[in-house]
Amino acid sequence: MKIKSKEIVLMIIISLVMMLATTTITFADPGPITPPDIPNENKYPLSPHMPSGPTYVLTGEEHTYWTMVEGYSTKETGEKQDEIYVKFCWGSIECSTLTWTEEDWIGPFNTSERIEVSHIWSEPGNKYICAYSIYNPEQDAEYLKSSPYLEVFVTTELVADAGGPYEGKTQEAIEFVGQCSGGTPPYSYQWDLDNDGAYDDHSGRFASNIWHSPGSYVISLQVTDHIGDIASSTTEVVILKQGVTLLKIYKIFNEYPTFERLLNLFN
Ligand SMILES: [Ca+2]
Repeated sequence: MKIKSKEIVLMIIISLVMMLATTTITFADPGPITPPDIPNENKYPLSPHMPSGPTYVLTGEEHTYWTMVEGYSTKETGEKQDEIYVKFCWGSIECSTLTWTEEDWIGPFNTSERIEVSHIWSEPGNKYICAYSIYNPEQDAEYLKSSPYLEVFVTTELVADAGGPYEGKTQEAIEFVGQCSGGTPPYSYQWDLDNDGAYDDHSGRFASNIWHSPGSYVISLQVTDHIGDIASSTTEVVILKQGVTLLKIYKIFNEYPTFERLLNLFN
């Protein structure tokens, strides 16, 4: 007689059920439950987030930076702790210049609370902001945690200088040199040489132009820095007829000529 595979499986299941019914199953006593060890790093506060805020600022301006300590950790006693004190460091060398003082701590703050502090830099340069967290400001410094640092570029206000006043003669190229200070490099230079208010006549620090009629002209330079700050500077260009020099005019008037006298001379 041929036994079908379904019948074989059924016989095996029935045998197993009968074996379990006649067997006494015992479980091992787990004993008292041991609480998990607190990892050593959790005996200290969590590190604050990297401070957030503007990274291109001017000297003398007040700016706000903020951080938070997310989640909670556990005190050395094993007790849950969610109030934290924070200190900001406004360093110039990657926060290694932190001077340890108990007085600068602010708080207490709750976890995940936005912690804001404002600051004014008086000197330009690359600055580094760190935030430190600690449970008790009277604790020793070894119990603090620090955030990654935020690099901030502090500059003075952007100032453009078109140079001049310039002088030259008709039909010859007059060369101009622009410069600037402060702001955030790199810079772009745009010139308005026809005084129509549009800085569309030349790009770059060095420019030149030719006038065909004597007179007094106004030219302007506009400087744009890396973060889009704009500064402008205006200067004068005195164009004389060929053969006429300011020295000759000086001799005529026996003093440096005024703008009105120059116009009279040209007319
Ligand atoms: Ca123009």
